[in-house]
Amino acid sequence: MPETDPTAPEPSSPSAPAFSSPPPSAPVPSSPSAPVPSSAPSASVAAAPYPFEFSLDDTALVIIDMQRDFVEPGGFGESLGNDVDQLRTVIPVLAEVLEKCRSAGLLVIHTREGHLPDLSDCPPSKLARGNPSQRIGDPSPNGRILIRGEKGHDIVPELYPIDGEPVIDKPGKGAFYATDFGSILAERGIRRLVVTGVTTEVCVHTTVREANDRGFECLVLSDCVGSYFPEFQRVGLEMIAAQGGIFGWTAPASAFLSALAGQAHTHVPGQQPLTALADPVRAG
Ligand code: C5J
Repeated sequence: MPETDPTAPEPSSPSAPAFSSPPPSAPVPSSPSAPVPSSAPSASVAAAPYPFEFSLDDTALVIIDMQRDFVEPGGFGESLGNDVDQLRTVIPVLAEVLEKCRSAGLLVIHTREGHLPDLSDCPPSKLARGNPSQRIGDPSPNGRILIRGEKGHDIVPELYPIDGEPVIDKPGKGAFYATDFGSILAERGIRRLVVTGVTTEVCVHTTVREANDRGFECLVLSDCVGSYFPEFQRVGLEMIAAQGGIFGWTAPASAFLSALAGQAHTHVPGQQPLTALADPVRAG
């Protein structure tokens, strides 16, 4: 018997193009230098395991993958056998947080999970994983599943980005892998992330863990993240704040909004939004 090459494309997907992952020795393009502490935080959120402190100028609201493909029928989430209604409960709460963060002048960053139309950025293992009823790239009522530019790949209308809000297109679960997320945070002097979106135990967790390893402080808003599985939601949140905040903090949106209320945004001259961000960033 010839030995199996684990890097070879699945025999069942002969038409899949060659996947080109970054070489292991290449510098990770999104790795910023560790965030530098700025002035003393001006706000404090009642959070677990202890208060989360932040300032408007060093903090960003991050909205992970609030895409039709995850929260509407006929998309990627449903193709894996999930009940998408479980995720839609976060939309109204998150819409209020988004609106208040915009009013306060907090930087808002959106992410979208998805792939190039030729799937060259999609590992064959991801295409095959889970034996889905429909695969990434297959047609669906909202266009090809999880493909950039398709309707299903885009963000739900209630949370749609506005001009100036970076949109990070990511091929993986984490927002740092193979994207400009890290460099955008570094350019903007961001060192704390208020993390929201879906799903709690997959892309939210992966991003929080990536951020934590890079020196960012993460607060996860417990009612603004969603899972297809109630037990994963509960345990996923517990894991973040356990052991003294091993990955970060958790708090309900109401606690964060209380702390945000009354904070006046003070832009430092010269640190206005980058001109490159006038239109949403399609980082890849
Ligand atoms: C998943 C995500 N669950 N955004 N993606 O595949 O969490």
